[in-house]
Amino acid sequence: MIVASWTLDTNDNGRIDRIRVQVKPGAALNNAFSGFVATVDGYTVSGYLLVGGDVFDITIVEGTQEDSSAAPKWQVLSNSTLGSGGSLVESNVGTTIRAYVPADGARPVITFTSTALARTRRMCTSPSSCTKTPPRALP
Ligand SMILES: [Ca+2]
Repeated sequence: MIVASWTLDTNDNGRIDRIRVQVKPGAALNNAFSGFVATVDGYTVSGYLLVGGDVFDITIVEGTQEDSSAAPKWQVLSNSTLGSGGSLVESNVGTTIRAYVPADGARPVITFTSTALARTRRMCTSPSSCTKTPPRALP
């Protein structure tokens, strides 16, 4: 039933904060997460969220460093509630582990360039030629 997953950085700070999971297109998930437990390698899962009928998010606590290209393996440890049309989203069964590797869906954030781009740079030939007035438009 799980067909794809990818990472998301929903607040664009360079740190992934969700794994988005696509189940069979057209499914109508029941939004029942009370018996659903997923883990994400290296991250703390903070919750689950239904995004659309066939898409849900596993929300995770952001790491301490930028990691927008991370692709942490995740798995559904157990599930007795989340499903669609009577069939549950698959989970690990006994010793059978189904681990998924998300695609990189988080945009890389170029941390140090954004502040430089926000400033106006001007060439000064002497200290007196550098003023605080905005540059005049060229004729
Ligand atoms: Ca983030």
